[in-house]
Amino acid sequence: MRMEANPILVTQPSIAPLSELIPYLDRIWATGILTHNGPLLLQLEAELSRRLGVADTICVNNGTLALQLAIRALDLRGEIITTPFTYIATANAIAWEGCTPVFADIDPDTWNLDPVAAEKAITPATVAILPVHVFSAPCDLERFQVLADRHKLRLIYDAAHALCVDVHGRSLMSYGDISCTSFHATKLYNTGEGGACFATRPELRRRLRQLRFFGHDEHKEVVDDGTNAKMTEIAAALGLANLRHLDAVLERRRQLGELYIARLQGLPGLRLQRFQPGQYNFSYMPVLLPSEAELLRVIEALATLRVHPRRYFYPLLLDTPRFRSARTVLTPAADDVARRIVCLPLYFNLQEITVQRICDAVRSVVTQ
Ligand code: T4K
Repeated sequence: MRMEANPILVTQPSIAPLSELIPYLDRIWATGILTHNGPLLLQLEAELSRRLGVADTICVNNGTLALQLAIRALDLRGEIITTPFTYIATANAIAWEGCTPVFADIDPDTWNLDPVAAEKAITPATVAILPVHVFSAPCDLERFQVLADRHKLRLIYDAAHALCVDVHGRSLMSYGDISCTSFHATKLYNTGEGGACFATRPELRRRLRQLRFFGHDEHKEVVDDGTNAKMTEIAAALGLANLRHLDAVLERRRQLGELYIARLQGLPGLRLQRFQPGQYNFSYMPVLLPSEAELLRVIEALATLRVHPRRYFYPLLLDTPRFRSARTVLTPAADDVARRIVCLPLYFNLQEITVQRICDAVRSVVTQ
């Protein structure tokens, strides 16, 4: 099999041509405004809100802080139920805000927090549920809302992977009390580092704006216990330039993702994430191998082609030194998925021929 000329990594950021960024940078250089909710940030928030069809977008400087602000805006103190099958940032944000992450198992097909397991984890100390739309597959929105209402809990979605996914004609960002996303370099859409909160109630939106700016109100009075989570004008400039290409990025990812699916579906023992047609942004290309041994053989076979997939999310958070002691219940589905999953390369400039070679390598291992 032919080796790739350059290493193929799990992702590459989608970046607008430099020439499209320059006019925005000219504006920054002309005014000298680099931060403090400047004109480019306000323009980016307005354009994102229009693009997503949401009431308001509150940009911050990364997705982790978006989660922290959400927890703080809701005045949460106590236990927050979440998934162990996520990036460390989800649980860290909970712990950094003085709350206790409580981990419950995932659904073995969608790989998202299982509402039944989440309900079993509720105690008198529970204050919120924080599910993650893993790899952009929507969580069970109705059941989580019913659960939150029934037990009077707050609902925050970690939507770091899930920009541009709509359910029932509404952006995923408009569900729960607050949804949080990431605009990190490795995400579908990026501002270098960045993220955003989307809140369903106006008073929460006002509070989030204050919290990201040291607790200042519009008169610069300190009225809240805030931090510094402001997005810079340079990040906003990159965001504005990249936004022009978002539809093309989505379309290209969909084409490549569907090519992967066509070539991999039906291979013995190999499983793909379950999602509803049209409710996925192909920001990742996760595949579940029949066993960890086969997963390791796939990684080895791809390495000989200079292709380097990633084991998102391995080890499971409950197997990390940071959260090992938080293992209070059995999580067989999460344990199993974390051991057998690998995310194959998927990004705008990836070539079809490379996808085909990757799929051939996977096939050669699992059909041996
Ligand atoms: N919630 C969830 C569910 C998340 O997945 C994340 C972050 C968050 C919350 C928190 O959002 P942020 O605070 O990060 O905004 C990445 C990212 O750092 C992180 O944003 C992401 N999730 C997590 C899943 O993965 P790595 O370990 O993949 O980064 P790295 O440097 O290994 O990059 C992967 C590949 O991307 C490299 O092989 C090369 C390429 N790359 C990467 C960067 C950073 C580039 O070509 N250019 C770049 O600038 O972490």
